[in-house]
Amino acid sequence: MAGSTPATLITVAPTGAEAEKSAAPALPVTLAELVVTAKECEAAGAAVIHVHIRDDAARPTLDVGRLTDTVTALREGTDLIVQLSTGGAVTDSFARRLAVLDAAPDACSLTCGTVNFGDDVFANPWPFIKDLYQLTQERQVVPEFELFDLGHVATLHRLLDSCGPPAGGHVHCDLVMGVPGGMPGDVATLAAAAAALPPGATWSATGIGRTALPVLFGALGAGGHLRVGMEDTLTYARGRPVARNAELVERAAAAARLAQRPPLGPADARAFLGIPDRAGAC
Ligand code: KMH
Ligand code: ZN
Repeated sequence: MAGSTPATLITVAPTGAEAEKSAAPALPVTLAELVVTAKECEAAGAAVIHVHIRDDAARPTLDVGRLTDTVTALREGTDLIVQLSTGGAVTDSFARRLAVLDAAPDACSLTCGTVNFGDDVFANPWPFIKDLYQLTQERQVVPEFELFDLGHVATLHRLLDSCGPPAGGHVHCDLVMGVPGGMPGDVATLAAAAAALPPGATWSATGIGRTALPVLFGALGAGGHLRVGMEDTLTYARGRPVARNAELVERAAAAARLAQRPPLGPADARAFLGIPDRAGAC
């Protein structure tokens, strides 16, 4: 089943840890804003939500109580697969990033290597990657492998060889392209990264900033899936800020339909990713 669907998995990443609410007023930073966004994005065709949360001052936080409330609220309000970020912000400690799993999400991100991240460094040394992966296996939280560079693909192979298959048994990756310091967001790089993935793995791709559209169309053409959202893109078109996350999902869904690969609903997405139904999870 995994890997055989012609439909398109659409993930929305609505908030991220980097953009400032003052610079992007449409960014969902409160729980109420996040739930409204999630409902709109589900209606538009998203099946997964990649979640970063903010504190009362709209700063990124990994507070476990807030994360737990967020998981609960998103489950009450939507059928979306709730994928918490374990990347957090570049300033978050490894301990806080591991503790994200205490919020018991359906899924989590797991970045497979360190990368320059604009002027900063997003640190993911091998011992941390391994600790986080083993924790996902223990807690049965399905990881999505975030790959910012071709070296991260090699580390994914090393991880699977060293520690065995992930919770749920299926390997799904997200190629994060166009980060200043990571792999470029172009079709040649996308094809090279996709070709280097482990056999049977499926993948989504997202292009940061102005690489959003080349990566989206390249991924659809190459059989990949899509991640869109204000974490990655604040501009809808030249000179036109994103008005709502849902319009990015609507555009992705329209492109997927044009490609004869319509959006996958949350229930089919669970089967595709190896995530148990909520009734089966506690
Ligand atoms: N905010 C970045 C430093 C993830 O969510 O796992 C890391 C990030 C990746 O966004
Ligand atoms: Zn993220």
